[in-house]
This record gives sequence, C-alpha cells and structure tokens, in this order.
Amino acid sequence: MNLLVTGGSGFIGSNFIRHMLNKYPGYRIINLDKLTYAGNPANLRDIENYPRYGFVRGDILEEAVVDVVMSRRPDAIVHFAAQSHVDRSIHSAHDFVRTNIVGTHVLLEAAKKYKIERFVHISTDEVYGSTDEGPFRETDILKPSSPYASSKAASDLLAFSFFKTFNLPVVITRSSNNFGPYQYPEKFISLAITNLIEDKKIPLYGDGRNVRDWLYVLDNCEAIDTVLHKGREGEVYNVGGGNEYPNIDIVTMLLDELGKDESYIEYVEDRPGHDRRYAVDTTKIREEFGWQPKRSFREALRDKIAWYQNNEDWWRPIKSGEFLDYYGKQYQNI
Ligand code: NAD
Ligand code: TDX
Repeated sequence: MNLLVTGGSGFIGSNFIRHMLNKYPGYRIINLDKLTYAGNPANLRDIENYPRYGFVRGDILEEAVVDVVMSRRPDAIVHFAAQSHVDRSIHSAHDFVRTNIVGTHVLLEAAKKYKIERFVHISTDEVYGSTDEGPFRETDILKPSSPYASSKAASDLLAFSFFKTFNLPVVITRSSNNFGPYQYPEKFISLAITNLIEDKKIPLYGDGRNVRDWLYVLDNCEAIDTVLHKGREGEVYNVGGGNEYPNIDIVTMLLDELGKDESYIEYVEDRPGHDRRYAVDTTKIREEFGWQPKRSFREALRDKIAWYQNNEDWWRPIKSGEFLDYYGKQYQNI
C-alpha cells in the first residue's frame, strides 16, 4: 500500500509512520508536513533514510502542492495535519479555521479528483464537548467548546459530506487525549514532566478536577491502522484508553514518579470554556475489530517519563526557544 500521511512530523503522525513502516515491510509512505512550530523532523530521524519513506515539506492549504503529492497516486490518505492545541486556539483561532477546515477541504477535493480508495480523517473526542455523566457514542451530537474543537467538528462534517455526496471512502477516528514520546511540551503531561525535570512547578488550571481519558499513542496508532484497513466507509470510530483521571491525580502520579512534593503544583487561572470531562464509548471499535489498548496507563506513563529524561536534547531547545517566543511574557514561567 502507498500511503499519504499529512502532519506526519507531529506527535501522533510520527509515531504512526514509524509504526506502519516497521509493521508492513511492503508499505511506502509520503509525509506531507508544513513543519509548523509543532512539526519536527527530529521526530522521524531514525527512519528518515528508509527507502520506503519520503518527506515533502508543504502546506495542505496549497492546492498545487497537494496536487503534486496526490499525482503520485497514493492508495490512501491518513490526515493528521492540524493546529492541535486548545490554548493556542483561544489565543487566536485564525490558523485553526484555515488549517483544520479549509486545509481538510483541499485534501478532500484532491482525494475526490484522484479517486482515492481510503481517506482516514483523524478527529478528536473534543468534538462532542463536555459530559458530566456517561461516555459519548459515535451517534451523539457534536457540541464543541473551543475554537480548536469546533474547527475539528467542522472538518468532520465536511469529510462526512464528501462521503454522502460524492461516495468518497471516508472513515473518521475520534480519539481521546494521547500521551507518549515526541509529544510537544505544551500538552499537559509533557509540559508537567519536562517542568519537573527542570525543577519548575506544574501549572494546574482551575480546581484541577477536569477529567481526561488518557490513551497511549501507540495504542491509538494501532486503532488508526485497524480503521485504515477495516473501517466501514462513512463511519466514525471512537478510540479511548479507558484511563479517566482528574488532572490533579495525574499530577500526583508524576510527583510520585519524579520524587517531588506538592509544592511543585501551582494552581493558575482556568482555561476559558474549559471542558469538565471527556469520555468516549469505544464499544464499536472493540466489537467490530477486537481493538483494545494494550498498555497499562501507569506502565506507559513510566515509559513516557523515561523518554523525556533520556531525550532532553529533543525538548530543551523547544522549551527554551520558539515555545516561549510564541506565548510571550505571560507564559515564560511554563
Ligand atoms: P501536532 O500538533 O503534534 O502535529 C501536527 C502536525 O501537523 C505538525 O507536524 C505540523 O507541522 C503539521 N501541520 C500543521 N499545519 C499544517 C499544514 N497547514 N500543512 C501541513 N502540515 C501541517 O498534533 P498531534 O497531537 O500529533 O495531533 C495530530 C492529529 O490528531 C490532529 O488532527 C489532532 O486534532 C488529532 N488528535 C490529537 C489528540 C492528542 O491528544 N494529541 C487527540 C485526538 C485527536
Ligand atoms: O498547563 C496546563 N495545565 C492544565 O491544567 C495545560 C497545558 C493543561 N491543563 C489541563 C487542561 C485539560 O483539562 O490539562 C488537561 C489536558 O490539557 P491539554 O494537554 O491541553 O489537552 P486537551 O485540551 O484535553 O486537548 C487534547 O486532547 C484532545 C489535545 O491537545 C487535542 O489535540 C486533542 O484533540
């Protein structure tokens, strides 16, 4: 199979490319990535010289670039490319609307033109919004809270409309919060681990009791791999780790693992529109395909901590450079 992966130099995309190339010796992958602040060639340094891997630096918003890549006739597209951080979307929604909605539209048009056999659209559990009770099913209405989540919801609906109207073979995954190696140190667990290694405090939003369901990134890669090969056209598949924890519990575990005390917690002003709890019902992907997460949360968390301890040369330049520049003075203590 020849795959076009968009956003493959980011966190989940890079883990997915490595997973696919190692698992399927006959597969070829082209990675189309703009290399925004979140895209990092170092994420794929170990495989960048594989003959079955090719990298194109380009923007999914540029139709001509997408057309050139599509003219190589990939069998399938796995579309990760997005602006992915909620706090940034609150700061400015502009790039979120452009990349996540318009960029997805450019890819859908190209997929239609080249009669792609499969379009896997990578979405998120955030499109459902917040729930105090029970998990969301794939058929529930979308009620996104942040500009990020609403831009992802819009792209889901656009992708679905290309299935309904043009028979484009679209399949959508909506996963919960991923964690694992190569995650940009702006996301909660990565920020917290790297702050503790730097002997800095963890900024905890609001009362610290917002709940997320944590999914190890390689379990998500297996789910995407499964949906790519077996998912039914026009269907949505929820993917979740079954690891629901309030943020304060995650912090407590990290303090414990890294030998720090509670003085390293700093309660800070809450995120505007902060969703209280995300939870997805994963019955569909489990029953249809037998997918389930393989890693226990605590074991995977230890692996993630060890990865950040052993790869300081990966994250320290990020935190000391562009990361602070982007946010400016307000966030310099992160
Ligand atoms: P990320 O921010 O780490 O990576 C995004 C990648 O997309 C980067 O390599 C970036 O350079 C690239 N990109 C951005 N704009 C682009 C453009 N215009 N053209 C080409 N490339 C562009 O994101 P991630 O955490 O790996 O998330 C990947 C996908 O998974 C996103 O669609 C996100 O919405 C979704 N998702 C993420 C999570 C999570 O917990 N991280 C959970 C559910 C869904
Ligand atoms: O410094 C922080 N302090 C804090 O308390 C940060 C960065 C976050 N938080 C809280 C906010 C959330 O309740 O931790 C929780 C997780 O925050 P994020 O890592 O920003 O993730 P979230 O907003 O839940 O969104 C993530 O999951 C769904 C990803 O960023 C999205 O790309 C994905 O779609």
